[in-house]
Amino acid sequence: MSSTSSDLRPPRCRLLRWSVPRLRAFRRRADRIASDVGSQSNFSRCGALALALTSALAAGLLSSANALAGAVLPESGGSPNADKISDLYEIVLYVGVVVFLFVAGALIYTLVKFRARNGVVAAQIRGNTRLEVGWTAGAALIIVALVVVTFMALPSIQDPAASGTGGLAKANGNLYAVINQPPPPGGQGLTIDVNGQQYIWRFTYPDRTFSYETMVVPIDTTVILKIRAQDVQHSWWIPKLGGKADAVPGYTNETWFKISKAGVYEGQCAELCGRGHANMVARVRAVTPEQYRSWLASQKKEIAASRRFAASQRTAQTPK
Ligand SMILES: [Cu+2]
Repeated sequence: MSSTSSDLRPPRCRLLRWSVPRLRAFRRRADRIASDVGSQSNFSRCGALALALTSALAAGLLSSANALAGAVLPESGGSPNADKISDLYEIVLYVGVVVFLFVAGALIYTLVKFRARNGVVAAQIRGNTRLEVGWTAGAALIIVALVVVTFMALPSIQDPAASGTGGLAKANGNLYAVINQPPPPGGQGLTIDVNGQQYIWRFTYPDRTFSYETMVVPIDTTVILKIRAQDVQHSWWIPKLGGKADAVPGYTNETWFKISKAGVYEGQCAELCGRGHANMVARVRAVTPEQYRSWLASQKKEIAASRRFAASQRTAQTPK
């Protein structure tokens, strides 16, 4: 379309006078680059390929259920410590949103109200002690308030809750999840050893029974996890049952959870540990104490039968 004389007349607004020639120059440059890159069909093919690859990547990421550990807030609802983490996160998030809205609102208001106008000269102001002290002290107060709230919430995240009355009777293992922590009222919990190995989790129960990948626990019972690694560093993480706990060779980390509702809680190793890391899933199946006892007994029998079978195979293969 041809330009009219009114299009070519310099705009009256100073901002337009500055931006219009620059936008026109940018467009000319973009046209030149597009013609250098090649024909329109080539460009479309490249664009379609890039779009397809990006879509495939996004679909792959979104289809992994374990990767969606709460889009905005941490997952919760499985254990009291996970609930407390989520509560604390919500408090910090809401304070952050209010601060953001206040700062962004003030910025937009100022940009609009004091925008450049023809014939108006901006007042040259240097410093404002009351304002500067105000926003420094205000920001410091917000941080102090968040620190106080965080330290108040931390004990309920770190210290294991007591097992409930509907939990496993005579669960063994003391309720210690952090060093020098006094035992909580209400007795004991069930201690399970968690061992990270490339690329599977092994769980060892108090009577040396073990399982891989799926941990079976009784509901309403505080479960203390002693987390170790056999080879490289891994990270134990079941989002609905609390935060991550690193599994580091040579160290024992401890965490806990207490599940009130029977069900399956999914998780994933959260530390890149090698080629098979993505397959290193973890699962906690919470059942009633009676179901837990019968599962433990049948697991024990299966392990004994497997050991007998392995021993017979070794005997059969030993040269005579
Ligand atoms: Cu891993």
